Amino acid sequence: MRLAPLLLLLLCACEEQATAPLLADNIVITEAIPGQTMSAGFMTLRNNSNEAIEIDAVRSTEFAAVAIHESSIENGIARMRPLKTLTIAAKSHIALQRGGIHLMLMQPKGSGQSGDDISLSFYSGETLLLELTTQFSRGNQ
Ligand SMILES: [Cu+2]
Repeated sequence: MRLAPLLLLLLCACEEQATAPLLADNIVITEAIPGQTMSAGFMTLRNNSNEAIEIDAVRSTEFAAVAIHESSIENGIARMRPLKTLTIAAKSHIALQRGGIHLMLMQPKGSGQSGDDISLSFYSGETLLLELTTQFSRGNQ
């Protein structure tokens, strides 16, 4: 019966991967509009865990700063305000999208245009929740 513990270990490893606590899909990072130094990030964030996830920092090695913003229309004027945290309820998802919550990626270290790889790291305090690599999406300004 020496095989049994090993088998159990392997099963655990698979299970862990299939249930990563935070996942992102439908990722769109806009190219900077000529003359500007900002890109917007849109995506769906999925919380697979049984506890709420609170993102309080997003970092990218390709940008000087990344902020979480929420857009709204006030008295007919489009505004954006920074959010300190982004909470995703247990077994739930939120959509970062135009006109709503989005990432604001500021001061690209590269060209800010297609062809550059972009890495994004999502944190809750010191805990790294999710790391992803993507590219700028063309024609999504
Ligand atoms: Cu913004």
